[in-house]
Amino acid sequence: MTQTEAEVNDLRVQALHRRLAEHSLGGHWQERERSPALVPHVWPWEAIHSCLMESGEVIKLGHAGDAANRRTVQLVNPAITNLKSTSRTLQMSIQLVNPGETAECHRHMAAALRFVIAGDGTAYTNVEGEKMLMEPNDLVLTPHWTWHDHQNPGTKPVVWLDVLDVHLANFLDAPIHENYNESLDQNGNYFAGSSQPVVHEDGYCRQRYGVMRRRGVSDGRAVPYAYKWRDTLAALREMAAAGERDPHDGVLLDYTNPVTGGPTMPTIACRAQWLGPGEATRAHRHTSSTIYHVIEGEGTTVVGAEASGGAAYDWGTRDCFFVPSLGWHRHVNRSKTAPALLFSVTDRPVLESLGLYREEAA
Ligand code: GTQ
Repeated sequence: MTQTEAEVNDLRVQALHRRLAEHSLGGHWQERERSPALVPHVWPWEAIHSCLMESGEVIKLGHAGDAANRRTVQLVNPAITNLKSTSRTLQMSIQLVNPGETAECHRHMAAALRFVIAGDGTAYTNVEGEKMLMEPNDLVLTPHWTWHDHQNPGTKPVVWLDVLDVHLANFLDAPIHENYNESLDQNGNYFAGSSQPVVHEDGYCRQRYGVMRRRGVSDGRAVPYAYKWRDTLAALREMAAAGERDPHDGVLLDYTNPVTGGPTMPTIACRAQWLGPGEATRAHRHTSSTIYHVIEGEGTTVVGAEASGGAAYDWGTRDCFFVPSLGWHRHVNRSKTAPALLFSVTDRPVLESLGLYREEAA
């Protein structure tokens, strides 16, 4: 029996594939495994909060090296539960520090930020020696490789959102982490109080990185900084009253790097948003994903092409939700009387700085 030309070729292709694999090579025409597309999702605050409070009772906040040296509940994108990741690049988690507790000092290549949800204003994050007080809706930055520890000397639990570019840092093989005090005493215990000394009181960063500052204070990287909610809210109100609106996002403020005027940090941009009563924005899409936290209000975000219906994601106060890269989306404030206020984080600065950002309006 003679083989056809096609059969002969097929055998040669199979042999070629074996040979490629043997030498750790691959052909462009061969199939490969693809990571699943991320999906839009809403995490209701009630579920996050009840799990977090339960963790406060059963998960002890321990020392460096212990699994629970931070007590956080992590938001997980349902498409990639195995990776325990909120987006491809960013992780949003909710952290609890009970009265009298300390989350010990460390630093890592991943940049982090905290957006405060609840507390009596006495808890603080010590960033590079500055005692940054955490009042509700404040934003506190711990840029990459800055020392940070969290203390709650008050009488009420303090709860905040953590956002880290940890998945991006890991993807780029930069997972470096260092604990402030690695030393053990004679009994093999960590020294008590693994926290850095306070050398600057609250507000030092606003003086250091304000309009009057010494030369060469920043080389363009992020600086440790705390944005007070009273300033953010005043600016949002003023813009809302003046009718200054972005067609896709309502009243929109960027938290800028105070020295460069650029994005909050090189890998994460933070924004605050105000949707007026009944406001509905126009749809757009872009190559960058967004994780939202609802500061206050009730609304709906429609995600997906209008032609195919789009899916409505309802949200309320303190819920978190995710809009994936390239997903068409628009926001609606369901209240006819109250504004809806959103805090959000995106990886847009990464895409922009690499020439990968593209936006399309409906
Ligand atoms: O508080 O320093 O959610 O190091 C993940 C890693 C919080 C923190 C997180 C961390 C922290």
